[in-house]
Amino acid sequence: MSNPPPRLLHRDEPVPSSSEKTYWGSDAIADMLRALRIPYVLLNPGASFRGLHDSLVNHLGNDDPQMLLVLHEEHAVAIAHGYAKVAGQPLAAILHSNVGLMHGSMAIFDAWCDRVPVLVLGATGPVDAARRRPWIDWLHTAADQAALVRSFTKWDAQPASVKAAQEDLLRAWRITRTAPCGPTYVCFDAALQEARLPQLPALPDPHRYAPPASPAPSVADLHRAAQWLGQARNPVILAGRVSRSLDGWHERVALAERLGAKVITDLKLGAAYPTTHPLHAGPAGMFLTPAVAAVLRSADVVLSLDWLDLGGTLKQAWGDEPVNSRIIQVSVDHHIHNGWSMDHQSLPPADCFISCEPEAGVSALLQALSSHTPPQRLDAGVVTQAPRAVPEPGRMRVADLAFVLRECLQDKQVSLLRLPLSWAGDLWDFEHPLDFLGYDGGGGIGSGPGMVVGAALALQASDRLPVAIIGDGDFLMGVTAFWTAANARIPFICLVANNRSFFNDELHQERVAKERGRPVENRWIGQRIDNPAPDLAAMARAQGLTAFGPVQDAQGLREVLPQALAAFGRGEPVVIDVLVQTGYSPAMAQGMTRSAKDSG
Ligand SMILES: Cc1ncc(C[n+]2csc(CCOP(=O)(O)OP(=O)(O)O)c2C)c(N)n1
Ligand SMILES: [Mg+2]
Repeated sequence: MSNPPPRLLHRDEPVPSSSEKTYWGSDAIADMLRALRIPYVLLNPGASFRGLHDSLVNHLGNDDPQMLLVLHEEHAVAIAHGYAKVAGQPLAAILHSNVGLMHGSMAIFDAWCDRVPVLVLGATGPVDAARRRPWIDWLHTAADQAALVRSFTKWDAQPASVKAAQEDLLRAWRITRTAPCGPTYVCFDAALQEARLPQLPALPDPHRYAPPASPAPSVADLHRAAQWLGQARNPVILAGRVSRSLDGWHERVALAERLGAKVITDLKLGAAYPTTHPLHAGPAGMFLTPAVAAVLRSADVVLSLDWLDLGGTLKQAWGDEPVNSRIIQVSVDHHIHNGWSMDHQSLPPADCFISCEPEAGVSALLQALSSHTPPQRLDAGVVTQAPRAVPEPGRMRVADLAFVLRECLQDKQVSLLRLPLSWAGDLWDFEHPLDFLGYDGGGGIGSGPGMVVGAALALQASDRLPVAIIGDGDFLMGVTAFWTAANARIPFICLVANNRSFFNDELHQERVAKERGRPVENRWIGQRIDNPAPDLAAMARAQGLTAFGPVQDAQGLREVLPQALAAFGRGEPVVIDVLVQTGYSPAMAQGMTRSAKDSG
C-alpha cells in the first residue's frame, strides 16, 4: 500500500474522549477504515450514520481518516473522484440515506464512467422496523437502497453484523481498486452502528485482501499482435485510459518509437503521450479533428490501449465504410459492462483482443518486439501543434487565456486538473502523465469544482501547481464544493472560462434551428447566464476563497496571475473569473451537435 499523503494544513481536533471501556458497532467499522489506510472521509452529516460519525470523531480522534466536510453529497464523491484521478487510490465518501445517496448519484455515475475507485459508504435507518423512530427513520430506510446506484457501481452490500461489515469493507476496497476500477457501495444499518459491543473484534490484515495484479496477455494473442505490429507499414496507437505512472508513460513512448507508430490521444482522458513527441498525431480533442481522423484512416494496424469509444472513433475515421485495418484491443473494460449503462459505447471490432491492462500490454509488447528494428519514419507526416497567436488587445478568447497562462506559468510544473469544453487540444503541451487529468467520465456538469478540490488535495504531496479551467456553468452548479477547499486549506488556482452561457447547448439549438429553417439568432434564449450576470468572484469569496475578476482581457489576466500565485503560495485556493468570448473548436462543435442521421 502506498503511504498516506502528508497531513492537511487544517484538521478539526476533537477533545479527547475519556479512556474508553465501551465500544460500539461503528467503532469496529471506523477501525476497519483506518486499517485500510483511507486518509480522508468526505461527508455531509446525517442521522443515519451518526454512530459512524461519532466513531470517526471520538473513537479515532478525527485522524486517519480525517473528515472533510462538504456542503453537498455530489461534492463528496466528486472530491474523491478528483483525488483518485491523481492518486489512483480511493477515498471514502459517506452519504446519508436515502437523500444523500440520491444527491451523490450523479457523481457516482461520473466516477463509474471514468473508471476510478471510490469507496462510497452509506447508511439506512434500522432495518428492524420495530427499532425505527417514528417518521424520520422510516424516511431513512429503503428496502434496497443500493438499487439507486447499482447500475453504476461495481458491487454493493448491506452487512447484518459487525464482522460482515468489516468483510464487506475489505471486499469493497478490493473490488473498487481492481481494474476496471469503479465505485463500490456499502450501506450500514443504523442499529448495527449503534449496537454496543462486548469488545472490539480483531481486525483482518488488509494486505491479505489486496487486488490482483493485471492479468498477463495470452502468449498466442501477444505473439499475433507483435507480428502484426512488427510488419505494419502504418501502425497507429490509440493511447486511451492509461494510468498516471511515469514508467507506463516512458514505455508507451518506447513502443511507439520501436514501431514508428503514430499516437492519437483524447482530451476526455488524462495525458497519455507527450504531445510534443514527433509521433504524436496532432492535437487531441474530445472528437477527432479531420487531420487526426485521416491519420487513423491511414493505419493498417491499430493498437487501442483501452481507448474510450473505440467503435465510435473508428466510425469517425471510416464512416459507414468497412474498417479495413487490423484492430488490436488491449483492455479489461468488458469486465465492467452491464445492461443498464451504455457507457461501454458502441461495440468495436477487435481482430486480436488482449484482455489485460494497457500498461501490462505495452510492457509485454515491448518485450515481444525487443529485436524489432525501428523504421525510419519518426518524423514522417507529423501534424504538429498549431501556431499560437498572440492575444490582441481588447479580446479574450479561450485561446488567449491559454496563451497568457502559458506565458506566466512557463517556469512551473503545471498540472491541468480540468479543462472546459471550449478548450482545443493545441493550446497546451503535455509532457508528463500529471500534466492533464482529463474530464469527468459521465459528462455531469457541476462536477468540476469538486474534482478540482480532490485532485488538488492529492497533489499537495507533489511539487506541482494545480491549475484548473472550468466553464461558468460547471462553476455555478458546483461552486459550494470550493468551501471544503477553504475549510481544509487545499490550495489551487481555478480559472473560470466565463462565456456567461451554457454555451454547449447554444450550439445544439443552433443546429436544430438550422435543420428546421428557424432563426438561429434565438439560440441564446434559455441558455445565457446573464441579466443579471452572477458575480462569480463574489460567489467564490463567499465560500472563503481568494478570488479575482471579472478579468476582461489578456492584460488584466497578466496583472492578476502574480497575485493568484502569491495567494496559492500562502496555501489559499484561488478563483479567477475570466470573461471569454463564446466559441468551440470546429471539431468539438461538430462532434457535439451531430445528429443520428449523420454518418461517420
Ligand atoms: C448535470 C448536467 N446538466 C446539464 C447538462 C447539459 N450540458 C452539457 S454542456 C452544458 C453547458 C456547460 O456550460 P459551461 O460549463 O459554462 O461550458 P460552456 O459550454 O459554456 O463552454 C450543459 C448544460 C449536463 N451535461 N449535465
Ligand atoms: Mg459557459
